[in-house]
Amino acid sequence: MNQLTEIKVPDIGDFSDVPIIDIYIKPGDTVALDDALVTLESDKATMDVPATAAGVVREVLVKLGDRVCEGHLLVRVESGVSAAAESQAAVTPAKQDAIPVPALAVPLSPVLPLTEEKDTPLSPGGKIHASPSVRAYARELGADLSRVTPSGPNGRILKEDVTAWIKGVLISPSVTTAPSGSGLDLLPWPKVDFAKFGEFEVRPLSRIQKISGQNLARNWVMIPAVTYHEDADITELEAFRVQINKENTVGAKLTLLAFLIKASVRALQEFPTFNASLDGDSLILKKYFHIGFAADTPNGLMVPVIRNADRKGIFEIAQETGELARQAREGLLKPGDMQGASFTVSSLGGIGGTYFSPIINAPEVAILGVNKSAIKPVWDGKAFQPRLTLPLSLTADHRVIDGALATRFNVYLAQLLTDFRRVAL
Ligand code: CAO
Repeated sequence: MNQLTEIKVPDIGDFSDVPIIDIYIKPGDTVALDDALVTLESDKATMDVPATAAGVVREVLVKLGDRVCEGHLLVRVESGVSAAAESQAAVTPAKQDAIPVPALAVPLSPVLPLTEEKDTPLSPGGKIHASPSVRAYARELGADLSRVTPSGPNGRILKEDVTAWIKGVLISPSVTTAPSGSGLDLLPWPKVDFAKFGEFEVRPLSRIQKISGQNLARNWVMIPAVTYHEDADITELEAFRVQINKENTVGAKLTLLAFLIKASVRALQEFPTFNASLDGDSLILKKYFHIGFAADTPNGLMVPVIRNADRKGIFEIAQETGELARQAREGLLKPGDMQGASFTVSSLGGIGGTYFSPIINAPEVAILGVNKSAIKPVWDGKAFQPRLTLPLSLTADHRVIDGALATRFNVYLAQLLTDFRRVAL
Protein backbone atom coordinates (compact mmCIF):
# COMPACT_ATOMS: atom_id res chain seq x y z
CA MET A 1 0.00 0.00 0.00
CA ASN A 2 1.30 3.44 -0.90
CA GLN A 3 2.12 5.72 1.97
CA LEU A 4 3.05 9.41 1.92
CA THR A 5 5.79 10.36 4.41
CA GLU A 6 6.59 13.93 5.36
CA ILE A 7 10.31 14.44 5.94
CA LYS A 8 11.13 17.34 8.21
CA VAL A 9 14.30 18.93 9.58
CA PRO A 10 15.28 16.71 12.54
CA ASP A 11 16.75 17.86 15.83
CA ILE A 12 19.83 19.86 14.80
CA GLY A 13 21.13 20.67 18.25
CA ASP A 14 21.67 24.31 19.08
CA PHE A 15 21.23 25.46 15.48
CA SER A 16 18.17 27.28 14.11
CA ASP A 17 17.36 29.36 11.05
CA VAL A 18 20.08 27.65 9.02
CA PRO A 19 20.25 28.00 5.22
CA ILE A 20 19.80 25.15 2.79
CA ILE A 21 22.97 25.10 0.70
CA ASP A 22 22.25 22.03 -1.39
CA ILE A 23 19.26 20.03 -2.59
CA TYR A 24 19.96 16.61 -4.03
CA ILE A 25 16.49 15.53 -5.13
CA LYS A 26 13.64 16.67 -7.35
CA PRO A 27 10.06 15.42 -7.75
CA GLY A 28 10.05 11.99 -9.39
CA ASP A 29 13.43 10.90 -8.00
CA THR A 30 13.63 7.61 -6.16
CA VAL A 31 15.36 7.75 -2.80
CA ALA A 32 16.55 4.99 -0.49
CA LEU A 33 16.42 5.17 3.27
CA ASP A 34 19.22 7.40 4.61
CA ASP A 35 19.96 9.02 1.22
CA ALA A 36 20.96 12.65 1.76
CA LEU A 37 18.10 14.95 0.67
CA VAL A 38 19.44 18.42 1.47
CA THR A 39 22.44 19.97 3.18
CA LEU A 40 22.08 22.65 5.84
CA GLU A 41 24.96 24.85 6.79
CA SER A 42 25.45 26.77 10.01
CA ASP A 43 28.54 28.87 10.64
CA LYS A 44 30.02 25.84 12.46
CA ALA A 45 29.04 22.74 10.52
CA THR A 46 27.27 21.32 7.52
CA MET A 47 24.57 18.74 8.10
CA ASP A 48 22.89 16.39 5.67
CA VAL A 49 19.24 15.61 6.25
CA PRO A 50 18.71 11.95 5.36
CA ALA A 51 15.58 10.32 3.95
CA THR A 52 13.65 8.69 6.77
CA ALA A 53 11.62 6.71 4.25
CA ALA A 54 12.41 5.08 0.93
CA GLY A 55 10.26 5.81 -2.11
CA VAL A 56 9.54 8.36 -4.80
CA VAL A 57 9.89 12.08 -4.11
CA ARG A 58 6.47 13.67 -4.70
CA GLU A 59 7.11 17.21 -3.50
CA VAL A 60 10.16 19.30 -2.60
CA LEU A 61 8.88 22.12 -0.40
CA VAL A 62 12.08 24.12 -0.05
CA LYS A 63 14.51 25.84 -2.37
CA LEU A 64 18.19 26.73 -2.17
CA GLY A 65 18.87 29.48 0.33
CA ASP A 66 15.67 28.91 2.36
CA ARG A 67 16.35 29.13 6.09
CA VAL A 68 14.91 26.35 8.19
CA CYS A 69 14.59 25.19 11.81
CA GLU A 70 13.82 21.86 13.45
CA GLY A 71 10.45 20.55 12.26
CA HIS A 72 10.41 22.46 8.93
CA LEU A 73 8.74 20.33 6.25
CA LEU A 74 11.21 19.55 3.46
CA VAL A 75 9.98 16.74 1.27
CA ARG A 76 7.04 14.39 0.76
CA VAL A 77 8.02 10.85 -0.22
CA GLU A 78 5.60 8.21 -1.43
CA SER A 79 6.55 4.70 -0.41
CA GLY A 80 5.45 1.53 -2.11
CA VAL A 81 5.60 2.84 -5.67
CA SER A 82 9.10 1.74 -6.53
CA ALA A 83 10.09 -1.87 -6.25
CA ALA A 84 13.69 -0.89 -5.69
CA ALA A 85 12.80 1.55 -2.99
CA GLU A 86 10.47 -0.95 -1.31
CA SER A 87 13.08 -3.64 -1.17
CA GLN A 88 15.61 -1.20 0.21
CA ALA A 89 13.17 -0.14 2.90
CA ALA A 90 12.52 -3.75 3.78
CA VAL A 91 16.13 -4.60 4.47
CA THR A 92 16.99 -1.45 6.41
CA PRO A 93 16.22 -1.63 10.15
CA ALA A 94 13.56 0.86 11.23
CA LYS A 95 15.79 1.68 14.23
CA GLN A 96 17.94 3.76 11.92
CA ASP A 97 15.19 6.37 11.95
CA ALA A 98 15.91 7.08 15.58
CA ILE A 99 19.56 7.84 15.00
CA PRO A 100 20.20 11.56 15.30
CA VAL A 101 21.73 13.52 12.44
CA PRO A 102 25.44 13.90 13.10
CA ALA A 103 27.02 17.30 13.53
CA LEU A 104 29.25 16.79 10.51
CA ALA A 105 27.90 15.93 7.12
CA VAL A 106 28.65 12.65 5.41
CA PRO A 107 30.67 13.43 2.30
CA LEU A 108 28.46 12.69 -0.65
CA SER A 109 30.63 13.41 -3.63
CA PRO A 110 32.45 10.55 -5.22
CA VAL A 111 36.21 10.64 -5.01
CA LEU A 112 37.44 12.89 -7.81
CA PRO A 113 39.84 11.14 -10.09
CA LEU A 114 42.93 13.30 -10.15
CA THR A 115 44.25 14.22 -13.52
CA GLU A 116 47.35 16.12 -14.56
CA GLU A 117 45.32 19.33 -14.85
CA LYS A 118 44.61 19.16 -11.12
CA ASP A 119 48.04 20.65 -10.51
CA THR A 120 46.83 23.76 -12.27
CA PRO A 121 44.57 25.92 -10.13
CA LEU A 122 40.96 25.52 -11.29
CA SER A 123 40.30 29.18 -10.56
CA PRO A 124 43.64 30.90 -11.04
CA GLY A 125 43.31 34.41 -9.67
CA GLY A 126 39.55 33.95 -9.84
CA LYS A 127 37.07 34.22 -6.99
CA ILE A 128 36.61 31.15 -4.84
CA HIS A 129 33.09 30.62 -3.56
CA ALA A 130 33.15 28.84 -0.20
CA SER A 131 31.64 29.48 3.21
CA PRO A 132 33.85 30.38 6.21
CA SER A 133 33.39 26.91 7.66
CA VAL A 134 34.47 25.26 4.38
CA ARG A 135 37.50 27.57 4.23
CA ALA A 136 38.38 26.67 7.82
CA TYR A 137 37.97 22.96 7.01
CA ALA A 138 40.23 23.34 3.94
CA ARG A 139 42.84 25.19 6.03
CA GLU A 140 42.75 22.44 8.66
CA LEU A 141 43.37 19.78 6.02
CA GLY A 142 45.86 21.83 4.04
CA ALA A 143 43.66 21.80 0.92
CA ASP A 144 44.26 24.47 -1.72
CA LEU A 145 40.74 25.69 -2.54
CA SER A 146 41.84 26.97 -5.95
CA ARG A 147 42.39 23.34 -6.99
CA VAL A 148 39.12 21.95 -5.62
CA THR A 149 36.32 21.23 -8.08
CA PRO A 150 33.11 22.88 -6.81
CA SER A 151 29.87 20.92 -6.92
CA GLY A 152 27.60 23.41 -5.15
CA PRO A 153 25.25 25.92 -6.73
CA ASN A 154 26.91 28.82 -8.57
CA GLY A 155 30.33 27.22 -8.42
CA ARG A 156 30.28 27.03 -4.65
CA ILE A 157 32.80 24.69 -3.00
CA LEU A 158 31.17 22.38 -0.48
CA LYS A 159 32.81 20.61 2.42
CA GLU A 160 32.50 17.27 0.63
CA ASP A 161 34.36 18.73 -2.38
CA VAL A 162 37.30 19.45 -0.09
CA THR A 163 37.08 15.95 1.41
CA ALA A 164 36.96 14.42 -2.06
CA TRP A 165 39.98 16.46 -3.18
CA ILE A 166 41.98 15.35 -0.13
CA LYS A 167 40.96 11.73 -0.72
CA GLY A 168 42.07 12.08 -4.32
CA VAL A 169 45.44 13.43 -3.23
CA LEU A 170 45.88 10.57 -0.79
CA ILE A 171 45.12 7.85 -3.31
CA SER A 172 46.90 9.35 -6.28
CA PRO A 173 50.62 8.60 -6.51
CA SER A 174 50.91 11.09 -9.39
CA VAL A 175 50.33 14.21 -7.29
CA THR A 176 52.72 13.52 -4.48
CA THR A 177 55.95 15.45 -4.66
CA ALA A 178 57.57 13.09 -2.18
CA PRO A 179 60.15 10.74 -3.68
CA SER A 180 59.08 7.20 -4.39
CA GLY A 181 59.49 4.99 -1.33
CA SER A 182 58.84 7.85 1.13
CA GLY A 183 55.67 6.10 2.26
CA LEU A 184 53.25 8.57 0.67
CA ASP A 185 53.00 6.91 -2.74
CA LEU A 186 50.21 4.63 -1.55
CA LEU A 187 49.01 1.62 -3.49
CA PRO A 188 45.33 1.55 -4.42
CA TRP A 189 43.05 -0.31 -2.00
CA PRO A 190 43.16 -4.05 -2.84
CA LYS A 191 40.18 -5.34 -4.82
CA VAL A 192 39.57 -8.98 -4.06
CA ASP A 193 36.98 -11.31 -5.55
CA PHE A 194 36.14 -12.99 -2.24
CA ALA A 195 33.85 -15.52 -3.97
CA LYS A 196 36.98 -17.16 -5.33
CA PHE A 197 37.98 -18.10 -1.79
CA GLY A 198 34.71 -19.10 -0.15
CA GLU A 199 31.24 -18.05 0.97
CA PHE A 200 30.59 -14.61 2.42
CA GLU A 201 27.80 -12.17 3.17
CA VAL A 202 27.69 -8.40 2.73
CA ARG A 203 26.62 -6.34 5.74
CA PRO A 204 26.40 -2.56 5.20
CA LEU A 205 28.02 -0.38 7.86
CA SER A 206 25.59 1.46 10.13
CA ARG A 207 25.25 5.20 9.67
CA ILE A 208 27.17 5.79 12.91
CA GLN A 209 29.95 3.44 11.81
CA LYS A 210 30.27 5.30 8.51
CA ILE A 211 30.46 8.71 10.15
CA SER A 212 32.75 7.73 13.01
CA GLY A 213 34.91 5.79 10.54
CA GLN A 214 35.52 8.94 8.52
CA ASN A 215 36.36 10.94 11.62
CA LEU A 216 38.67 8.22 12.95
CA ALA A 217 40.47 7.88 9.61
CA ARG A 218 41.06 11.64 9.42
CA ASN A 219 42.29 11.80 13.02
CA TRP A 220 44.56 8.79 12.53
CA VAL A 221 46.12 10.23 9.38
CA MET A 222 46.40 13.86 10.46
CA ILE A 223 47.49 13.73 14.10
CA PRO A 224 51.06 12.68 14.93
CA ALA A 225 49.90 10.79 17.99
CA VAL A 226 51.87 8.78 20.52
CA THR A 227 50.39 6.54 23.22
CA TYR A 228 51.99 6.52 26.71
CA HIS A 229 51.23 3.81 29.26
CA GLU A 230 51.15 3.93 33.03
CA ASP A 231 49.90 1.68 35.82
CA ALA A 232 47.85 3.18 38.64
CA ASP A 233 47.57 1.42 41.99
CA ILE A 234 43.83 1.65 42.71
CA THR A 235 43.70 -0.82 45.62
CA GLU A 236 42.38 1.78 48.07
CA LEU A 237 40.18 3.55 45.53
CA GLU A 238 38.44 0.30 44.61
CA ALA A 239 37.89 -0.61 48.28
CA PHE A 240 36.43 2.88 48.79
CA ARG A 241 34.19 2.54 45.72
CA VAL A 242 32.86 -0.85 46.87
CA GLN A 243 32.27 0.48 50.40
CA ILE A 244 30.39 3.56 49.18
CA ASN A 245 28.24 1.46 46.88
CA LYS A 246 27.34 -0.78 49.85
CA GLU A 247 26.37 2.20 51.97
CA ASN A 248 24.49 3.94 49.19
CA THR A 249 21.41 1.97 48.21
CA VAL A 250 19.37 4.75 46.59
CA GLY A 251 21.68 6.90 44.43
CA ALA A 252 23.44 6.01 41.19
CA LYS A 253 25.93 3.15 41.38
CA LEU A 254 29.47 4.50 41.42
CA THR A 255 31.51 2.97 38.62
CA LEU A 256 35.22 3.52 38.15
CA LEU A 257 34.41 5.69 35.13
CA ALA A 258 33.05 8.50 37.34
CA PHE A 259 36.28 8.52 39.39
CA LEU A 260 38.33 8.50 36.18
CA ILE A 261 36.46 11.52 34.83
CA LYS A 262 36.89 13.42 38.09
CA ALA A 263 40.60 12.58 38.33
CA SER A 264 41.09 13.50 34.64
CA VAL A 265 39.57 16.93 35.26
CA ARG A 266 41.99 17.52 38.15
CA ALA A 267 44.91 16.46 35.93
CA LEU A 268 43.68 18.74 33.12
CA GLN A 269 43.60 21.65 35.56
CA GLU A 270 47.19 20.87 36.49
CA PHE A 271 48.24 20.41 32.82
CA PRO A 272 46.13 22.89 30.80
CA THR A 273 47.72 21.97 27.45
CA PHE A 274 45.80 18.69 27.57
CA ASN A 275 42.52 20.64 27.66
CA ALA A 276 43.30 22.46 24.43
CA SER A 277 42.89 22.47 20.64
CA LEU A 278 45.33 23.40 17.91
CA ASP A 279 44.19 26.23 15.66
CA GLY A 280 46.82 27.01 13.05
CA ASP A 281 49.80 28.42 14.94
CA SER A 282 47.84 28.96 18.16
CA LEU A 283 46.66 26.80 20.99
CA ILE A 284 43.12 27.29 22.25
CA LEU A 285 43.26 26.67 26.01
CA LYS A 286 39.79 25.90 27.27
CA LYS A 287 38.63 27.10 30.66
CA TYR A 288 35.76 24.62 30.68
CA PHE A 289 36.01 20.89 31.36
CA HIS A 290 33.59 18.95 29.19
CA ILE A 291 34.60 15.29 29.21
CA GLY A 292 33.55 12.90 26.45
CA PHE A 293 33.36 9.19 27.18
CA ALA A 294 33.28 6.40 24.62
CA ALA A 295 30.13 4.29 24.79
CA ASP A 296 29.82 0.98 23.01
CA THR A 297 26.37 0.67 21.35
CA PRO A 298 24.77 -1.86 19.00
CA ASN A 299 25.04 0.74 16.21
CA GLY A 300 28.70 1.55 16.84
CA LEU A 301 30.85 3.79 18.96
CA MET A 302 29.35 7.03 20.34
CA VAL A 303 30.94 9.69 22.53
CA PRO A 304 28.48 11.55 24.78
CA VAL A 305 29.80 14.46 26.81
CA ILE A 306 29.63 15.30 30.52
CA ARG A 307 29.51 19.09 30.65
CA ASN A 308 31.31 21.08 33.33
CA ALA A 309 32.58 17.93 35.00
CA ASP A 310 34.73 20.14 37.26
CA ARG A 311 31.56 21.45 38.91
CA LYS A 312 30.01 18.02 39.47
CA GLY A 313 30.39 15.47 42.22
CA ILE A 314 31.18 11.80 41.62
CA PHE A 315 27.57 10.70 42.18
CA GLU A 316 26.30 13.27 39.70
CA ILE A 317 28.88 12.20 37.11
CA ALA A 318 28.04 8.52 37.68
CA GLN A 319 24.33 9.23 37.28
CA GLU A 320 24.95 11.22 34.06
CA THR A 321 27.32 8.70 32.47
CA GLY A 322 24.81 5.93 33.21
CA GLU A 323 21.94 7.92 31.70
CA LEU A 324 23.90 9.08 28.62
CA ALA A 325 25.25 5.55 28.01
CA ARG A 326 21.66 4.25 28.12
CA GLN A 327 20.50 6.90 25.65
CA ALA A 328 23.48 6.09 23.40
CA ARG A 329 22.58 2.39 23.34
CA GLU A 330 18.92 3.20 22.58
CA GLY A 331 19.82 5.67 19.79
CA LEU A 332 18.30 8.59 21.72
CA LEU A 333 21.32 10.92 21.97
CA LYS A 334 20.90 14.35 20.39
CA PRO A 335 23.76 15.97 18.45
CA GLY A 336 24.22 18.47 21.30
CA ASP A 337 24.88 15.57 23.72
CA MET A 338 27.98 14.68 21.71
CA GLN A 339 29.47 18.11 21.09
CA GLY A 340 31.98 20.33 22.82
CA ALA A 341 34.22 17.80 24.57
CA SER A 342 37.63 19.11 25.62
CA PHE A 343 39.08 15.69 26.57
CA THR A 344 37.85 12.10 26.21
CA VAL A 345 37.99 8.99 28.36
CA SER A 346 37.61 5.62 26.67
CA SER A 347 37.09 2.89 29.25
CA LEU A 348 37.22 -0.71 28.14
CA GLY A 349 37.69 -1.82 31.75
CA GLY A 350 34.30 -3.51 31.98
CA ILE A 351 35.28 -5.71 29.04
CA GLY A 352 38.95 -6.47 29.71
CA GLY A 353 42.24 -5.87 27.93
CA THR A 354 45.57 -4.67 29.20
CA TYR A 355 46.55 -1.64 27.10
CA PHE A 356 45.45 -0.07 23.80
CA SER A 357 46.03 3.01 21.63
CA PRO A 358 42.89 5.15 21.53
CA ILE A 359 42.54 7.56 18.60
CA ILE A 360 42.32 11.25 19.51
CA ASN A 361 38.92 12.82 18.97
CA ALA A 362 39.86 15.98 16.97
CA PRO A 363 40.05 18.85 17.70
CA GLU A 364 41.02 17.54 21.15
CA VAL A 365 44.71 16.88 21.74
CA ALA A 366 44.59 13.86 24.05
CA ILE A 367 42.47 10.88 25.03
CA LEU A 368 42.74 8.54 28.00
CA GLY A 369 42.24 4.82 27.43
CA VAL A 370 41.60 2.51 30.38
CA ASN A 371 41.55 -1.29 30.57
CA LYS A 372 40.64 -3.82 33.22
CA SER A 373 42.29 -3.60 36.62
CA ALA A 374 44.06 -6.72 37.89
CA ILE A 375 45.92 -7.77 41.00
CA LYS A 376 49.66 -7.59 40.31
CA PRO A 377 52.69 -8.21 42.53
CA VAL A 378 54.30 -4.88 43.37
CA TRP A 379 57.70 -4.75 45.12
CA ASP A 380 57.57 -2.47 48.20
CA GLY A 381 61.30 -2.65 48.89
CA LYS A 382 61.05 -5.73 51.10
CA ALA A 383 58.44 -7.99 49.54
CA PHE A 384 55.96 -8.27 46.71
CA GLN A 385 52.53 -6.98 47.67
CA PRO A 386 49.32 -7.83 45.82
CA ARG A 387 48.03 -4.49 44.49
CA LEU A 388 45.04 -3.76 42.27
CA THR A 389 46.61 -2.21 39.18
CA LEU A 390 44.78 -0.17 36.55
CA PRO A 391 46.39 0.07 33.08
CA LEU A 392 46.21 3.58 31.60
CA SER A 393 46.90 4.42 27.94
CA LEU A 394 47.12 8.11 27.14
CA THR A 395 47.31 9.11 23.47
CA ALA A 396 48.55 12.68 22.92
CA ASP A 397 49.11 14.92 19.90
CA HIS A 398 52.89 15.31 19.68
CA ARG A 399 52.54 18.73 18.06
CA VAL A 400 51.22 20.00 21.38
CA ILE A 401 52.35 17.50 24.00
CA ASP A 402 55.78 15.90 24.04
CA GLY A 403 56.70 12.64 25.72
CA ALA A 404 57.99 14.23 28.93
CA LEU A 405 54.79 16.20 29.45
CA ALA A 406 52.58 13.22 28.60
CA THR A 407 54.43 11.04 31.07
CA ARG A 408 54.19 13.72 33.78
CA PHE A 409 50.43 13.85 33.17
CA ASN A 410 50.18 10.07 33.44
CA VAL A 411 52.25 9.92 36.62
CA TYR A 412 50.14 12.69 38.16
CA LEU A 413 46.88 11.00 37.14
CA ALA A 414 48.08 7.69 38.59
CA GLN A 415 48.93 9.46 41.87
CA LEU A 416 45.42 10.92 42.01
CA LEU A 417 43.86 7.50 41.49
CA THR A 418 46.15 5.88 44.06
CA ASP A 419 45.24 8.43 46.71
CA PHE A 420 42.00 10.05 45.63
CA ARG A 421 42.22 12.63 48.47
CA ARG A 422 44.72 14.44 46.22
CA VAL A 423 41.84 15.37 43.87
CA ALA A 424 40.55 17.74 46.54
CA LEU A 425 43.92 19.53 46.97
N1 CAO B 1 38.64 -2.63 35.73
C1 CAO B 1 37.91 -3.61 36.27
N2 CAO B 1 36.56 -3.61 36.26
C2 CAO B 1 35.95 -2.58 35.69
C3 CAO B 1 36.65 -1.51 35.12
C4 CAO B 1 38.06 -1.57 35.15
N3 CAO B 1 38.80 -0.60 34.61
N4 CAO B 1 35.76 -0.63 34.61
C5 CAO B 1 34.55 -1.12 34.85
N5 CAO B 1 34.66 -2.29 35.51
C6 CAO B 1 33.58 -3.15 35.97
C7 CAO B 1 32.50 -2.34 36.64
O1 CAO B 1 32.83 -2.08 37.99
C8 CAO B 1 31.32 -3.23 36.47
O2 CAO B 1 31.42 -4.30 37.39
P1 CAO B 1 30.23 -4.64 38.41
O3 CAO B 1 29.01 -4.80 37.54
O4 CAO B 1 30.67 -5.89 39.06
O5 CAO B 1 30.14 -3.48 39.32
C9 CAO B 1 31.53 -3.85 35.11
O6 CAO B 1 32.93 -3.71 34.85
C10 CAO B 1 30.74 -3.19 33.97
O7 CAO B 1 31.04 -1.83 33.94
P2 CAO B 1 30.51 -0.95 32.70
O8 CAO B 1 31.48 -1.01 31.61
O9 CAO B 1 29.11 -1.34 32.38
O10 CAO B 1 30.38 0.50 33.34
P3 CAO B 1 31.39 1.67 33.22
O11 CAO B 1 30.76 2.81 33.93
O12 CAO B 1 32.73 1.28 33.67
O13 CAO B 1 31.45 1.99 31.66
C11 CAO B 1 30.73 2.65 29.52
C12 CAO B 1 30.37 2.59 30.98
C13 CAO B 1 29.64 3.39 28.77
C14 CAO B 1 32.04 3.40 29.34
C15 CAO B 1 30.90 1.22 29.00
O14 CAO B 1 29.68 0.52 29.13
C16 CAO B 1 31.35 1.15 27.57
O15 CAO B 1 30.57 1.31 26.63
N6 CAO B 1 32.64 0.88 27.37
C17 CAO B 1 33.24 0.70 26.03
C18 CAO B 1 33.94 1.95 25.58
C19 CAO B 1 34.62 1.68 24.26
O16 CAO B 1 34.10 1.01 23.40
N7 CAO B 1 35.83 2.20 24.14
C20 CAO B 1 36.66 1.95 22.99
C21 CAO B 1 36.50 3.02 22.01
S1 CAO B 1 37.62 2.84 20.71
O17 CAO B 1 38.81 3.79 21.21
